Amino acid sequence: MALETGTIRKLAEQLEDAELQAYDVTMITADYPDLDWDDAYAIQDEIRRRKEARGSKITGLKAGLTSFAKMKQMGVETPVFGFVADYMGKPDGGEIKTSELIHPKVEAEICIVTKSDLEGPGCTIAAVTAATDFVLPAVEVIDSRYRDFKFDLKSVIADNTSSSRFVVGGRARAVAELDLRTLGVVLERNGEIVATATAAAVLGNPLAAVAMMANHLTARGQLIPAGTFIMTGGVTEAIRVEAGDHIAAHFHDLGTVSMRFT
Ligand code: OOG
Ligand code: MG
Repeated sequence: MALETGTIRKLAEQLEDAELQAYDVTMITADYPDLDWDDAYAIQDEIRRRKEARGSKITGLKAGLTSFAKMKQMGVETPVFGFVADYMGKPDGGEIKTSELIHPKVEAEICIVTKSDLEGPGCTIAAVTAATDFVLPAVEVIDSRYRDFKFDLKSVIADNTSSSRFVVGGRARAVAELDLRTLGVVLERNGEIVATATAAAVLGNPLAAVAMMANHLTARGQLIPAGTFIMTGGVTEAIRVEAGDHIAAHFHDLGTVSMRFT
């Protein structure tokens, strides 16, 4: 760790205030160029601690920047990991207030819920398949707290990987009933197709993102407990949304997830 505990706390407070009050801030690596990977995850952990202390429940884990489309869009080359909290989850078909957000974008994601613990090192797609209770579709609303949605990897990790809102919908299916590589996804904004992909866009198989997450958490002395909801990362590039937009993501075999931005 390159930063002192007091600095970690201060940066977590600044980033979380920006999230909760919906304003943008400068990228933290601009002011702290020596910030290392442990510092970045320590800031995210401190944001998580602040939310839990306020009574929020952590309702899931997420992998981000797991598809080539997303890596290319954001100019980075490695996946990142974060969490989502209770108040970020919104009902399928419901409304999301843009007044609570800075510059939201949407992305379609394959999610799983685990039925047994997962840990590394050496966690594989096979282990994740065995530990998957069911698969279900979601739309994640990401909202970087950084000006113009521009960041480097350490800054986005500290900012809890742009977590903001998410909508789970469609229908749950057993992993053995699906082909998680050829499964097609169509994303529509106001009835117009804005992105398409197959689930293989995420690391060849979205379950590979979960294996990476298990290995990553084990290296940090944690594991993925049974019963964890996990988002595996956007299959297409993220699409900017504004008040008035209606979003629908259609997933082959998993149904549709939709929402309106007000
Ligand atoms: C970082 C979060 C990425 C995903 O699914 O790729 C993410 C960002 O692009 O702001 O959630
Ligand atoms: Mg995402």
